[in-house]
Amino acid sequence: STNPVPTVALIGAPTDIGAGARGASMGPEAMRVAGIQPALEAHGLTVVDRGNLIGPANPWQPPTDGYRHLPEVTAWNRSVHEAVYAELAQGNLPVLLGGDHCLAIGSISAVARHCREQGKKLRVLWLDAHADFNTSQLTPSGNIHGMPVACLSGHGPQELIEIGGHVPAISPKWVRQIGIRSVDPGEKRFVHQQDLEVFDMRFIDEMGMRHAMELALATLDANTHLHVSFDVDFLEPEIAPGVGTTVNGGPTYREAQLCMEMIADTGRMASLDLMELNPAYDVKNRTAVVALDLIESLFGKSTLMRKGH
Ligand code: HAR
Ligand code: MN
Ligand code: MN
Ligand code: MN
Repeated sequence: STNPVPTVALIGAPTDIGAGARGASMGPEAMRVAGIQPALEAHGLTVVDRGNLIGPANPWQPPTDGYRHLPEVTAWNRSVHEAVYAELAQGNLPVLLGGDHCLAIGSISAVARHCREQGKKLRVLWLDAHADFNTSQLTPSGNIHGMPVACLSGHGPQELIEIGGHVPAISPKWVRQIGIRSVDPGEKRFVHQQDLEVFDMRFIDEMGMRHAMELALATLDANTHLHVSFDVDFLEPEIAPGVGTTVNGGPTYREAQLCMEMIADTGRMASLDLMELNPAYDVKNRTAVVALDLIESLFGKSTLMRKGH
């Protein structure tokens, strides 16, 4: 890439408001304890830590009209939206430290707003075991962390779909999902109906991570903003137990490294979410360390060993 390297801005969003298990609220601090700032600085990046956003506590209530904690989820996402948008407006590269994945509504709506204003194309890579494409009609749980891709695509409650000021915030055509292996029955039909491009684990098993990523990253150009939404449950649980919703059969350490390295090689990543890290389920912060290792690769750690770098 020939672009100047932007300042990386870490934004903590310590909440589990959209999740079905408590504890993702501790994710931002676990990443700091793992050493995210010095690790990225060691790769020559300028990193600022904006600290943590503040929002409502988790009232731990059952769903109302198909949603758990909708007012609190809305408050957190408004706060995330403003924080991520402010960093992009300053030319920085925001890294959202979640927090559960419902916060991608705030983050990606901010990225989409920035792209509309700058006349940029947007590509979203959704690295996850789950499609997160439920609606209140389809959800088995009411947990809004199972709904962000649908909300961003305009299918969800008014207060969430309009956070970025433009409904829908994104087109599902801009999204590529990688590593998917747990999709609810109604959600599956909706994924097909909306033509979401999914490279699920069956595809990765048969075709390999390299081919999946070549396709997912195809047609990026100099005018494309690449956003990576990395749900840590994307990874094989044996290497990443520290998430609330493990699903067996995820990418191995090497497959995940290759995924991140191929993203880094594009030179186009301009924003990142690191979501669903749950220290309450972790063993000695191991999952945070693995996530950090992969984030370092996203920022080009291993490209030192490649020709032409
Ligand atoms: N699909 C299930 C639901 O909607 C589980 C969703 C779990 N989502 C996350 N993020 N952990 O991907 O309830
Ligand atoms: Mn920009
Ligand atoms: Mn997710
Ligand atoms: Mn997930």
